Amino acid sequence: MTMLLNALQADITCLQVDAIVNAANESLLGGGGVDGAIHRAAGPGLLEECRRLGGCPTGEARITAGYRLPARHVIHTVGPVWRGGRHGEAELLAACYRNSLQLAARHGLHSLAFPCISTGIYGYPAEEAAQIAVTTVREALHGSALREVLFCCFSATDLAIYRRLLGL
Ligand code: AR6
Repeated sequence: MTMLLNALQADITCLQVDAIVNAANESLLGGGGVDGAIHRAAGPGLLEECRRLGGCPTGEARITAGYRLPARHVIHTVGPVWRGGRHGEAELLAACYRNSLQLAARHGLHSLAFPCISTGIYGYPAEEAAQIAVTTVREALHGSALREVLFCCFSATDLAIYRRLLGL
């Protein structure tokens, strides 16, 4: 089966995919950045379901419904806070992508959109984060039922990085 890896510049809350990924924090109770935007667009049902999950450790992922979003599901993952790069940040960021893909596959989802996890409030350098995202997704997709993975960039700068890494 052909797998499509693509990058686009968009507000992730507008994407009509099986699941969008949320760059959440360990409480899963909302915050700023893309997390705040997703909760605002999804409505209060999302926070209610998140409360029942009881949090999520860094590097892991949890799935909920999408409520008022055009996406059917939200996969919440918690990226690492950048602390200079010698505190396991790369491995934890890779785990976010791997665990999100695994969860999507387990739920029979076909299309998934990622934001640039950890590169906003959590301070992960954009180029290094994008390299990890692309490498990890490419590796994890072998034998996966997923058909389409989108890297949803908020800025033109991020989009340029992903387009280069993906050869687009
Ligand atoms: N659509 C797509 N991407 C977006 C959107 C959007 N609507 N809004 C922001 N981004 P950040 P983090 C991009 O800070 O670094 C929250 O408070 C943004 O430009 O959202 O993982 C959580 O609760 C950047 O490229 O997430 C945590 O406490 C990327 O999304 C903390 O922030 C990630 O930036 C997580 O920090």
